[in-house]
Amino acid sequence: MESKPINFKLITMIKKSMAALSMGLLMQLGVSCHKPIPADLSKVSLIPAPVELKASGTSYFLSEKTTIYIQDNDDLNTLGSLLSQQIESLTGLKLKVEKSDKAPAKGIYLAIDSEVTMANDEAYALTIGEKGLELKANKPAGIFRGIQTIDQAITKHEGERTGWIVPGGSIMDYPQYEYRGVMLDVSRHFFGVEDVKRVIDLAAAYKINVLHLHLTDDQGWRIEIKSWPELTAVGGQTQVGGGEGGFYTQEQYKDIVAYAGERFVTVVPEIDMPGHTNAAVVAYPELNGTKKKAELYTGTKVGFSTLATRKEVTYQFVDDVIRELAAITDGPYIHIGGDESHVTKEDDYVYFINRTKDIVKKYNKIMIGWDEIAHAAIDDTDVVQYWAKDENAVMGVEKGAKVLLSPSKRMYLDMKYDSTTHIGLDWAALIEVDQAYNWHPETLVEGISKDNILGLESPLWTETVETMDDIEYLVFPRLIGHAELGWSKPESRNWDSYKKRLANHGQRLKVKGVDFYQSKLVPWDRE
Ligand code: TNX
Repeated sequence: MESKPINFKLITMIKKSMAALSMGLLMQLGVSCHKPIPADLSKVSLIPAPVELKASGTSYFLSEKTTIYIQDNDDLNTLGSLLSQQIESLTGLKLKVEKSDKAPAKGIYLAIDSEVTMANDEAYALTIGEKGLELKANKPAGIFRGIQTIDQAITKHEGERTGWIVPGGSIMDYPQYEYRGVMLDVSRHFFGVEDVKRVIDLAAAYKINVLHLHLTDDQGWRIEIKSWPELTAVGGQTQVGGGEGGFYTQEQYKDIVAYAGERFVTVVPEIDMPGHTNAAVVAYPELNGTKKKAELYTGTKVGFSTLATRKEVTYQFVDDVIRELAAITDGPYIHIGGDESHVTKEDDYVYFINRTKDIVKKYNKIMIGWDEIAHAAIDDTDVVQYWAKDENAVMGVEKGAKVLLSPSKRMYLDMKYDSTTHIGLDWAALIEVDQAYNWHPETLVEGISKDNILGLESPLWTETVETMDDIEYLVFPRLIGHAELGWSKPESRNWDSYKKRLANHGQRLKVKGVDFYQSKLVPWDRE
């Protein structure tokens, strides 16, 4: 059968007259009908920059009547309320959440759609029209990432119709790297569950998806291990400077893991071994691999402690710790430290890492270690976290391992911004906001290309960090730049665009009460 050519003109005419008709009808009924407020989605300061964005020039107006519709699905249930909470804390509008198995005529719609894959579990597609907003993803993780984009796109509009709008258009987005982390050292100074949750929230807003907890070090053991109770009873008592320290019970740790999980953040627990173990060997002297009697330590030196790597009791200890930790950790990784074991002999160090690796495997987890572990018999099932030495990272790659990038000169959040920063260290570098942002992960180390890189992680060591304000000051805004390096395509990243977008996030950070560093290099919005 021959199909007739479609008469587009006619269709447009019909559409126009129908629109005019319904407008007239609505006006007669006394229903207010507003023209959409013009707005430009491409001018919105999104961080990380999305892969593809098309602006339509119009916008969607949020009102207290806006409803969030979700498909009938447990994950979406939580996500619907999360979006509602996020919108409320930004705008004060309380939006209700309702179930719907098909796209509604107006309002916000969250839906799982197997077509939105882009070969990535965090991919999402967002469409913003005059009548509503549709967010689709193949997996709930994608919906969560998309919600963060919606949050950032919500803009205050002042004019005849003052309120909150979302500029119209469409976004298609997915990350460059699957691992985009932040690390918090809770050993040098201990931080409680509420502080950790705040770090998760602030980081997840920028699509960070891993929280690495540095749970043990010379100054304190911070995770309850039921089969070795003195680790926390003795080893958790103090911290740098002599404060009282603390630790997480396994219940509290599970609470952190669950909270992170709801935000699609994976917790990576680290037990730093065989060095950085003073707190453990004070609690259990039979584990001590040095000749000196160990005492609780509240200073900031590194490299003076080691486990007894040739004693069987040490491997019973490692097995128990990893077994208990693996059982309460949802994510695939366990970090075994492995850095700065200056008083462990090289062959003892290699022997220890090799045996520990087998234990991590036995509990079905992937081992991550600082770059020194490249000297051991690692392979393509392990991850090397590059912080100091190029040759270690390259050796790791040659053995087949993936690399997690944490170059200290660019990514160490405990480094001072400049010489006047009141907290922080400076042994690796002074890291201003541009220094943190303006580099390329894929060309950082010769011999390491994008395929070898698992992702990026920004570590915050806490020798000089005592309060939540201190955390916020060093983490923000540098982590936001790292978040873009891990998510956005190289061609959509550049310092001039980034610093302007970052400037527009100052107000958002203030609304959240974040005590961030107001670098002079960023043209902050002076509101
Ligand atoms: C080096 S980075 C360390 C930590 C310190 C940090 C201070 C790494 C694997 N080890 O023990 O806290 O420097 O910046």
